[in-house]
Amino acid sequence: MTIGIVCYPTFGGSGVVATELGLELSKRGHEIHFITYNQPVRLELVSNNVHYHEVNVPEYPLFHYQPYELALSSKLVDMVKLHNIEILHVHYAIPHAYAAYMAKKMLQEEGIHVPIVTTLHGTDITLVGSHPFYKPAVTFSINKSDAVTAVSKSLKDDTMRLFDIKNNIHVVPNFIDLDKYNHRFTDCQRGMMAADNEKIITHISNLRPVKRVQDVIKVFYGIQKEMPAKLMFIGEGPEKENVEQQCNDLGILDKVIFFGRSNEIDKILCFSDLFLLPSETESFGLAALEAMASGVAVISSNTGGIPEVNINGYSGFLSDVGDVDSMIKNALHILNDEQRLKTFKANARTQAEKFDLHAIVPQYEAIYEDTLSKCLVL
Ligand code: GMT
Repeated sequence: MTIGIVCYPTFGGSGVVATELGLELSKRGHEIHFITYNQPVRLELVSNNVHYHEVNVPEYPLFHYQPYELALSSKLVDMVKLHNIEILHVHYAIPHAYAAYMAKKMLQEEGIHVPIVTTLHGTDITLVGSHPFYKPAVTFSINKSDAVTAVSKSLKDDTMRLFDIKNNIHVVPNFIDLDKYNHRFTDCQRGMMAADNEKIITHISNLRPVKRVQDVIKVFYGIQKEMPAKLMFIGEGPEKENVEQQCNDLGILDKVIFFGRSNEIDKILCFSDLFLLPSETESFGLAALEAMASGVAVISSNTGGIPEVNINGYSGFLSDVGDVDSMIKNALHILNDEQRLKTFKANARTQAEKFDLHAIVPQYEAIYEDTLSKCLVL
């Protein structure tokens, strides 16, 4: 199949999932065209069957807001015609599903029929999409997609509850390339980050308020009071300065290593003991899955789709959003006993194996095939 993938090219989970999906589909013999405003961060290799087409929005001072949707839909029309793209898979409803629908209608005028698969990732539904400003357009885009997927059952339920949805929504969870997390690095050098007796706690996110990064620091503060520990803090975002200030105020700045954005997450996770994800909402929690694939136990909130990933008392523990004391108690319970820590780490890896990309990517292929065959009948 020749598949067009539209996504946000940034470090966010939706862009990561879209990119990894495209790369795996290309390995499975499909021709992939990424269409977005920047080269996706995890798209390192463009090859004979992986292409990247940049969407440019010419700046006109006349426009107060530059019309990205318009530029994207025009680009989609051009790319579908030029490369004979058979199906468009758009990640994130706003504005991708909307722009894809416009492209589809324009192409229809020329007798070209391209079905649209929309994947809902979370904040397009739970935080932004349900806002009254966007709701009609998001509802319309979902209902007009030829197939819709959501990354967890929880997100599907939220979408059905918040919008007037007529379409069926398939649950296709986030996935992981387990081979990448099999740690054959010669440079998994724990010693460079922490002393042998120190436990290593890790957090990775885009440091948006929804991630409750202040809770990450509070939980780490509680842990390091009881045992030697270091915190690996990975990511950039709006809460970064507040977090640095918080660490300074608590007197733990020397125990926190700030990595900024990193493409070497697997190398950092390989020496981590515990991953913290206390988010306010989280449709799935790809970062937790990446940690678990590295054999890192997870202390998380119990919001959204996280319970579908992190199993309470098995791969880690779940607490109510904001219940920092419970998170500290659970973290210490795991870390205090070497044998228990080992068991939780092993369980985390076993649980991650359920989300192996070799099991999940074929689910998308099946949806594409089904969607294409239905469109041929019409
Ligand atoms: O979590 C973020 O801030 C990024 C966000 C995105 O839209 O890229 O991630 C969402 O999609 C990921 C991939 O499907 C999910 O694993 C994340 O849980 C989800 N984030 C939220 O729901 C907050």
